Amino acid sequence: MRVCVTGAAGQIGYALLPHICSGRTFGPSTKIILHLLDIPRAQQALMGVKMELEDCGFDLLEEVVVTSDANVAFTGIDACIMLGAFPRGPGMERKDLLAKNCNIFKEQGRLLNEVASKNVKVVVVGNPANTNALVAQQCAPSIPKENFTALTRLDHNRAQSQIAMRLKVPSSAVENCTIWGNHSSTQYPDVSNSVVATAQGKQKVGDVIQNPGYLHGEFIKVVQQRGAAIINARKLSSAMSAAKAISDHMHDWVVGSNGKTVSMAVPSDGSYGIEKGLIYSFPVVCSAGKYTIVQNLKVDQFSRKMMDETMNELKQERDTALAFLNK
Ligand code: NAX
Repeated sequence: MRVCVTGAAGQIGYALLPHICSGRTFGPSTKIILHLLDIPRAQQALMGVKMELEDCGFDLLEEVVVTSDANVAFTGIDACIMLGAFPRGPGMERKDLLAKNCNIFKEQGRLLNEVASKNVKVVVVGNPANTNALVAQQCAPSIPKENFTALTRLDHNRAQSQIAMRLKVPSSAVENCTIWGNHSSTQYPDVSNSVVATAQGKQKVGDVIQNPGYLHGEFIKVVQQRGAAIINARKLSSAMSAAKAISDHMHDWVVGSNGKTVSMAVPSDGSYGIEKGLIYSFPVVCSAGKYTIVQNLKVDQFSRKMMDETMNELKQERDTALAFLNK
């Protein structure tokens, strides 16, 4: 499998590559050819990363291509993990950030269209991730639209772990958390359909934590603001947990989620009244290389309002991005 990582010289890249090369991401027997892309001034650091990969001696790693040329990086790839993005600087407005990233993802989408495998699976991590994915998708008309996704699995894992920590159970005991919408502070972490494995069998999280004030308040805030809390503590943004989440996202998409519901930002098909085409995070199950949006979940009034709020933010981002694209 040819796997491209853009922005590979950055901190998430450094934490992610061991997952890919050890078989955790694409399966324990899938041989990997890595295409590592970063900007020209990061090439020396990227060479250092390549040297470390060689020193690891991973059984599955067949070759490492290091380049600053996206044309080379995208040629023949089966999966593309897009970490590289223009970072938000102090005082920079969101629309300026969107404009900068629009240019990057427009060009990279165009190149994916030209030289990547027609079945390439793309996950965009670089922010604003959902809208960057939409821009790349719009510029790659020969690749199926559903192959463009954005990462909300980190938010999903955070939500699951918050509930697990509160109930003093392992994270794996909590199932069916959902992140709805945008990977931003409007995201809606929702546990109204979640269950937890207890000694008495599976119980609804809402029955075990009988505190709607917490589930509709503090819980949501903590998940929405977890990234900022980590920056405050570490003086660096999440990398270890982001890498694990990217690996989970790609693993479940390519290998299967084993019946588990996970969150992925994917092109909306209109499910749950979400405007068609937006790259919106939904609950999905994956098997045989495809994801399916979980249907018929109960959406109460509170959820409806939260889901619409984050949809409206995505609509605004989309309109701003498309205006730049059409300039
Ligand atoms: P770093 O700044 O450490 O690395 C980013 C790398 O991308 C740098 O090496 C840079 O040279 C490269 N780059 C910039 N423009 C590029 C381009 N046009 N082509 C190729 N490479 C380019 O950031 P890192 O901590 O690794 O985070 C990467 C991205 O993930 C950021 O945009 C960040 O905001 C985003 N995140 C998204 C998350 C999500 O859940 N969707 C969570 C984690 C993370 O904060």
